[in-house]
Amino acid sequence: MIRLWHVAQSRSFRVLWALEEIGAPYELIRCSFFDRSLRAPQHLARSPAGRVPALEDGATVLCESGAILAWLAETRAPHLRVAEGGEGRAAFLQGLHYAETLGAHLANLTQHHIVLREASMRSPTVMRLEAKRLENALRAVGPGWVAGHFSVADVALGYAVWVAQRFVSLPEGAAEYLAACEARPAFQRAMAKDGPPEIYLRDFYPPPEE
Ligand SMILES: N[C@@H](CCC(=O)N[C@@H](CS)C(=O)NCC(=O)O)C(=O)O
Repeated sequence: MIRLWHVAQSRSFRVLWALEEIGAPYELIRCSFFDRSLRAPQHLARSPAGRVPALEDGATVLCESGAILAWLAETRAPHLRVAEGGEGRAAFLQGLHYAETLGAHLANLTQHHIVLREASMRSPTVMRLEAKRLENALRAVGPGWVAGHFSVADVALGYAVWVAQRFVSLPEGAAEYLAACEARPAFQRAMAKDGPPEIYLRDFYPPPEE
């Protein structure tokens, strides 16, 4: 049995979406950043940094979302990956890892706009710079699936674009790509199971004015 520890809107959404794409039975354990449950010894045994996602698949425990996506595709959904030597393999790897390029900007913007509550803690220069760098990085995304067919690379990238729309106006290709992700029934089922917003309470967080 698969068990997923999840916080709404976080990177564990990637895994929730992938599980819905796969259609395998799983148990969803909803957690919160605000109740210390991620710091409980039982959770730290699954995720030493006290984060989500954490996934238990029988005796296997994983706590890195990209690795979990690759693992689930490898063990249950070969149609959601491109195997070594397969057509589109390079694009698949590129897409899977490019999601982390976007993720670095998103983490920084999320810290600045949301996690740091006092204005004096934030750097308007960094916030503007990160928004610009994110916007530029998004120009490489979409409109088609990264490996020529839908794969877990699109789950990783699609989630990043879904978060990115909170911080920048999406370039055309990325906007079209996101619309295709959102049209997938599995994405919609995952959204319905995601839970009340935990991170992004606003639709848009504009960069501070100069
Ligand atoms: N690289 C990891 C990052 C995991 C991560 O940082 N998760 C965040 C939520 S998006 C978290 O659990 N933060 C809670 C904390 O840092 O205390 C992954 O993709 O799984």
